[in-house]
Amino acid sequence: MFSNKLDFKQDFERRLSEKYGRSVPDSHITERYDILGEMIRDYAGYYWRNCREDIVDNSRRQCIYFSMEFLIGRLMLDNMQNLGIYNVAKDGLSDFGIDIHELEEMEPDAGLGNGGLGRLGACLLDSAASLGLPLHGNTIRYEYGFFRQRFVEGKQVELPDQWLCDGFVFEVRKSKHAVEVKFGGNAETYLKPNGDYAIRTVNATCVRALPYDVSVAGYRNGVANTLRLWSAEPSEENLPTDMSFTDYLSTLKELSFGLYPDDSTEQGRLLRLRQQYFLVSAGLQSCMRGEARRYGDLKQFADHYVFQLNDTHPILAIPEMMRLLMDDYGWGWDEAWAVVNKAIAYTNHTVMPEALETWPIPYVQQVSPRIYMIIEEINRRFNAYMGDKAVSPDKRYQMQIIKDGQIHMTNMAIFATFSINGVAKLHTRILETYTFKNFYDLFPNKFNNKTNGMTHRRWLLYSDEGLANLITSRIGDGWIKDSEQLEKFKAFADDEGTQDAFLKIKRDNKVAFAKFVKDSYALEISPDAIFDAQIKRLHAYKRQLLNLFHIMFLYQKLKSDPKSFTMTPHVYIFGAKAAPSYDLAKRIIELILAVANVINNDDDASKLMKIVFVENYGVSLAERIIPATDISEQISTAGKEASGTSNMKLMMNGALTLGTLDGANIEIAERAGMDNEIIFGLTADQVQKLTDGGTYNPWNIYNSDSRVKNVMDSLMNGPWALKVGDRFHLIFDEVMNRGDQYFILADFDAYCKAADLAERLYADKARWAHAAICNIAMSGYFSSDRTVAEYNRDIWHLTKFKVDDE
Ligand code: NBG
Repeated sequence: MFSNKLDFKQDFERRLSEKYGRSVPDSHITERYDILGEMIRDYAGYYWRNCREDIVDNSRRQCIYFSMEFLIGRLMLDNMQNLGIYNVAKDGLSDFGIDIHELEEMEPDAGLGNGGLGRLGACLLDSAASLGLPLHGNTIRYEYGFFRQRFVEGKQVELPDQWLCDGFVFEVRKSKHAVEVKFGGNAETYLKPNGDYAIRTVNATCVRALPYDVSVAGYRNGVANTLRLWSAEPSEENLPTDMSFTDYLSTLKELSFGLYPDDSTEQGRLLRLRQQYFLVSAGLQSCMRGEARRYGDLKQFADHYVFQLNDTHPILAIPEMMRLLMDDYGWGWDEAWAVVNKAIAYTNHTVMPEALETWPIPYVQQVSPRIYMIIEEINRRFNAYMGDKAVSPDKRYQMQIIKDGQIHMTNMAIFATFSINGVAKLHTRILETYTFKNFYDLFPNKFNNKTNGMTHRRWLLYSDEGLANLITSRIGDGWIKDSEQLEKFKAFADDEGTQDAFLKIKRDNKVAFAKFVKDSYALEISPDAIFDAQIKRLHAYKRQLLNLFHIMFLYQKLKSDPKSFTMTPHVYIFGAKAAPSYDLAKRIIELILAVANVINNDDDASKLMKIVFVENYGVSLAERIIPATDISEQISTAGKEASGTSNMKLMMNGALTLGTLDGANIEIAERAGMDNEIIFGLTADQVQKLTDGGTYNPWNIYNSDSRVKNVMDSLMNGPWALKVGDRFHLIFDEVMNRGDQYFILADFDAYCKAADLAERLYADKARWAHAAICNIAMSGYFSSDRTVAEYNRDIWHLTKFKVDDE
């Protein structure tokens, strides 16, 4: 472990020559990157050991965060910063003539997630470690992460994300912690020597689940937790006799092959279910084995562990925990159920019905007949419970865990777990009063809200250095460990010097992003334009189309009267991946690219507007875009976006929200002040009424608002449509002939007015800077430190490590 520059340099030199047989000048950049990575990993290793010992010595309770996704992004910079070794490493390398930024740029983004849900997991890990709480992530070590997006001939093309091709320097393979996961087979009754009946699974196909551990260092507090990545390998002892080794290999390789690239559609569903079972079975078995080894039995299991299920994907943890306790540890149903009830909590991340998972019974039977038996029994007991509570037959039907040939995973989770939380106030209210209303009536005390957050260290301190320094110069650096101290910055909202400094920093960030855009896409954008960004997954409810229709309208207006048209120059930034099987979303990407092509190449329009659609949007790109953004587009149909988290990151970097009253936008506006955001559109209640009433008809708007008619018609006859035939019919039909499910046209006028207001505000620099500073100052609440502290207070009840931060 190095403590100063000299030690660092010696260690670096020694490792390079030991591992690669090279002197520093003679080494390749990939070797330098690898050695620096190993040094960081090993540095955190000491903290790992201290924390592990602290857990054992104090029988400390731990939380296991089960998530099919952790969108961790790059680790090198954040780890060095959290460990407090960044400057030593930077100066040491610089003495060798090595620029540390070049090494940082070598790191591939670990894209083990789709979007907000996976990124949230990564932020919670950072915050838990920084708060000194023992929380560990468990996920799958996908060989291929979320697909790499390319635009080819105006369309999205998906390429494999080979993030592991040069190895992953931050992981440590832990073969001794491997466990066996059993798929299929038959459940068989047998008589135990003491005369009791028990059930065991025979003839199963066994897969060896092998963990790779990645340390998660807290911010300068001597703490390192673990992100455990489970990989599937052949069993050593139990090879199947009924299939060839090659077949066996290919079925098991699938398990940790790729991330399910879709959070809304039904493809590859059986594999997905097997992956889910693989993850929770491996994770639970390893905790139980450790507990039994340490304490001799599992009597205190629920005191020592709490499991948080990140969305519906890991819900099989419930029957699997029952199975393990009963079949492997010999417990009875009631005792096992009491542990499940005490040890498992569930977070819901969406109300979109297609993402509330249900599984056909035969799928679950195929993955594990024994698990299906247990689910049936849970359902039977749930029905008995509802009978006792005199629940009406109608409601009972709605709440069934098994019905219509499907297993309803959320229904099982709500019955079995002790805590169900939504991820923003509005979202939780919708869960309680609508989505899970019957359950809420039955179990009101289980429901609670935990508004999402993001780590302000990655998303401000490290990615927006200029702004972070400005804040520290005004209020000191206490905000780094205590994000709510950012509120002190509000006192500077009307301070001219601070306003000017903020505007200058924002401009510098825009210059840097403009350079990136020029280098990457050969497109010139002006840092004096408004940078207006919508960066998130492509989904109909997020309404990238609303943003785009407005741009199309502006273009049409300009072309119809170029002389009198004025607007503040705008750069519209889009970043979005569409699920490969989601046709509408892919078509929307094509439309954005087609409109961009027209506008960016039009002499009149391109002076005032540019569209930048960044390819392959992900964590590292977000880190470039967010500091450079003025306007944060958060325009989902109210009631549909559970929370959103890019809204929080943009707020913290001084962007104003142009948004609907949806998800966490509401809490953002409440905190920063309605006057400091640009809020528009239907509310969730209004949307619900329109939906329930069945009276909404987009044709009425089409027929009464010529702007809307012109935009919609241009999907077939506009300059963006001409070259591609009738490709955008699909979009026209979706909006006009399928009822405009997401109320794009209903909100169009309000959106146009809001966009006008944004321009007017922007024209008044002092007013704008005031609003931006209020946003930054009030964003501390949205640090995931606060989120984790609330989970811990209400759900996890972990105590802090006592370790040296030396
Ligand atoms: C997403 C929601 C977002 C939310 C993140 C994190 C899923 C299933 N849900 O609104 O759409 O911010 O979860 O909670 O990906």
